Amino acid sequence: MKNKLLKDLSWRGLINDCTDLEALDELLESESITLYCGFDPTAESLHVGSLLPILVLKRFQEAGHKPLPLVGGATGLIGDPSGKTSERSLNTLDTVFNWSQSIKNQLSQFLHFDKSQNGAEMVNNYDWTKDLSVIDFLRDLGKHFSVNYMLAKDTIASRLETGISYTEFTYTILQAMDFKHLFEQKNCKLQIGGSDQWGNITSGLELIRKTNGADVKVVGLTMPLVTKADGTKFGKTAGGSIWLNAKLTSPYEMYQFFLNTSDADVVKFLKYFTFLSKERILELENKVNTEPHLREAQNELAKEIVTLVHGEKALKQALKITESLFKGDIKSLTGDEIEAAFKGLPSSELKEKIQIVDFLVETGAASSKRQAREFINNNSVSINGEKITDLEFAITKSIAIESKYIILRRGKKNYFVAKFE
Ligand code: 629
Repeated sequence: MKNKLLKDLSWRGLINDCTDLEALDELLESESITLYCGFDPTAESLHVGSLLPILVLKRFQEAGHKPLPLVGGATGLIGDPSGKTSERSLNTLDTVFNWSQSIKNQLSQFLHFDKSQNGAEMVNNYDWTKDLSVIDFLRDLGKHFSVNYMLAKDTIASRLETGISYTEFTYTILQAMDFKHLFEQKNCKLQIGGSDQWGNITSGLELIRKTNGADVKVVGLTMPLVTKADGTKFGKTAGGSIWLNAKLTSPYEMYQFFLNTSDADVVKFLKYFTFLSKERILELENKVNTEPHLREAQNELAKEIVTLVHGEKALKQALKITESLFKGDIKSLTGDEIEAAFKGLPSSELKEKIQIVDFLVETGAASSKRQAREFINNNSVSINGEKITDLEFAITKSIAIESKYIILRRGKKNYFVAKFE
């Protein structure tokens, strides 16, 4: 391998498979290429899983290549069977249009879209799919796909037992058409995606080979799907998915998520998700081995990703929340920071002043008044960071942060939130 970018991707463990690595190596050495990766609007936001291919697009762009992030406005209406064990349910046109818009906005944050030679360009396959007639589809595209070839694809073969609709069966042809379209219209020569996209990417190559000639050089490259050493699914917590949208997952939550990475995974994630140099990552790897208790690698991972996704200011706030909670210094937090810090927790409404013992029972922090008194007598209850020892203490609006928030802590880690309205 000669190409610097490919070497870096390979060192980072980002190459799962390539339809022709040698050809890609040659191509990247001889010209600055256009490449694409697609994202279907199947939710309001992208999640951390999509971050990997987004950052690979960014790596290509930083090496001088032109990325086309593709929003699957059309394919999102159909549903990719790849990696799915059962049929998807269809979303309404309205929903998919709205999600397309928000995913487009998210993708825009990560690349530069100026008019320069390698400025990114957003594309949406709805634009060239919506007016395709069924007759053209069947004559110009369908004719190039033998059903036998399609049935042999993993993502389709694996669904023959449980069932797959004609709609999802057809999906791979639509994605193939995209690659052909972008090849013809934008000279796009490379499609990247997670390893689950192998079947769809090779469908595109097949179509281009059959219709544009066997001598055209187009390549597919897949990245590994992100896995964790303990076998649990990456990107999920007890509170649900880790989203890239700050309204769904606060920067503080994302920071905590990556801070909690295990020693067994942290070096891999530094390679996948950061732009830190090889030297720095090796240094951090060494620290994981020699002084794991300091969790320097995890700290740096979390900082880098939150900055990439949400920016410096959001990182500062995430660090501030982390520190305030660690010190028990709740009062230094603003209302917004409290919302971010405790977003996952259910919160109760307060209308008027309430006695501490009743409050403990009401929030569920104690199961009875007797137990509530016990907790207070054991010194394990604090309100807004201050120990409560008085059984007669009353919670009033005047002690609430911003006249609204009451944060109850019981023991070391059990937080309860209540809001005055
Ligand atoms: C039209 C649609 C195209 C090319 C791609 C697509 C979307 C593709 C897909 N991708 C996943 C998605 O949208 O479903 N058929 O959620 C997802 N992708 C990122 C990575 C992935 C993949 O957005 O490729 O592997 C996750 O890491 O599952 O012309």
